[in-house]
Amino acid sequence: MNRIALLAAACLAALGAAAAASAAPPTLVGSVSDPLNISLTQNGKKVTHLKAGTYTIVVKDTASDHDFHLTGPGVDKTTTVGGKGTFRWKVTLKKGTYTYVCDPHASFMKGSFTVS
Ligand SMILES: [Cu+2]
Repeated sequence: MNRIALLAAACLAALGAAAAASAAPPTLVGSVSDPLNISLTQNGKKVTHLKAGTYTIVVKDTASDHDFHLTGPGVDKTTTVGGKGTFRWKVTLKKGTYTYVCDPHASFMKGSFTVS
């Protein structure tokens, strides 16, 4: 392949990746577990800032004494304290600050991120 063909192939690959990304909303992983862990990650990294838009949040609640409760502009979703399971939430995040907590231990099991 000559140089131009290689460039064209690279561009097509990039377009394909962009199309795949726009087809499915980005996925975040929320997790709450014993003893006192709560987190929200994207690709394994703690979420601190996101762009506004639609996201899929996969929440893994493996504890029967904690919940995962996400609140912020237009969003108020929670698992139950006594329940366990993996849940998929489709959420639209808007500009502002979002907070996730475990309600019974909200003073220390908590995190937040901003959206712009
Ligand atoms: Cu808790």
